[in-house]
Amino acid sequence: MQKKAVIVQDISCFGKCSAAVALPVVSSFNIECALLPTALLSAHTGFSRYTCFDLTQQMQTALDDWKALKLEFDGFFSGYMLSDRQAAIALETLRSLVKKDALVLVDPVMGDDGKAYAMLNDSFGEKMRELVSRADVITPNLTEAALLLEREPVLEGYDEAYIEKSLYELKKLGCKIPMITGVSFEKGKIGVAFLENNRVSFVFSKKYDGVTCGTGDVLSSVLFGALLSGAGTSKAVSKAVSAVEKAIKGGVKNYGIDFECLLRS
Ligand code: PXL
Repeated sequence: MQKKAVIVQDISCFGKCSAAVALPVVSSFNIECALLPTALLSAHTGFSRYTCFDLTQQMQTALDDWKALKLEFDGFFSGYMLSDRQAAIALETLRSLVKKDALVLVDPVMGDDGKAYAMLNDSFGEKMRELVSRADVITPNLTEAALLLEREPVLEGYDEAYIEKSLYELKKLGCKIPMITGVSFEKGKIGVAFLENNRVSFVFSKKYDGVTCGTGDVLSSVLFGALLSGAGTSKAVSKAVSAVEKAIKGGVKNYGIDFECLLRS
C-alpha cells in the first residue's frame, strides 16, 4: 500500500523551495503527501521584496478536519514555520495523526550563516527542541545546530571532533539520528555528518558555487522519501547529497536550483 506522509512547510509562490520542492520530490517516491501549509509567500525571503501571509488559523482548522476524518500518516516531515504557535500545532499533528512507528523527520529551519531568522523568538527554540525530541532524524545546518544547543555558531575552522561532539549533544535532545548539513573541512567539498548506532559518518560531494535557497529542502525531501521507502541511513544520505549536487549544478544555468532534474527519469 502507498504510504501517506504529512508535510509541514510554507508555500513560497516563486523561488523553488519548501513545499514547491517537498511535494514533487516526496511524491516521486510514490508516497502520498498531505500538506499542512504554514504560510503563503509571494516569493521566498531571499528576495528583496516579498509578502508573507500567516496560515496559523488554517493549520489549526485543517488539523481539526483531519482529526475528524480520522486520517493516519506513516511519515511526518516538517520544515519552515513562522512561530512557536505553529510548532505547537505541528507537535499536536504528530501526537494525534501520525502512527507510533512512523518516520519523523524534522528540519529545524531556524537560521543560516550564523544568524537566527528575524521572526523567531526564544519560545520558538523551546518548541522546536520539543519537536526534535520526537524525531527520528533531524537535519540542522551548523547555525541551526548551534541554536538548538543554545550556543554561538561556529561556521569555519572547526574539525571532525567538533562536529562529532555536536552530534552527540544533539542526540541528547532526544532524536534518534542527528545529522548536521553543510559540513566542510576542505575547500571545494561539502556534505552531511550523521550519528547512528554510536558511530559518526560523513558523506561529501563536490561544492559548487551558485544558488543555495532550496538546497536544504532538496536534501531533506530526498532523505525523507528514501528513508520512508525503506532505504538504510547511509544509502539515503548518499542519495540526498548527490541530489543536492545535481540540483545546484543544473541551477547555475537556470534561475534557482534545478530540482526538476530529479523528477526526470
Ligand atoms: O528553503 C528554505 C526556505 C523556506 N521557506 C522560505 C524561505 C526559505 C529560505 O530562504 O525563505 C519562505
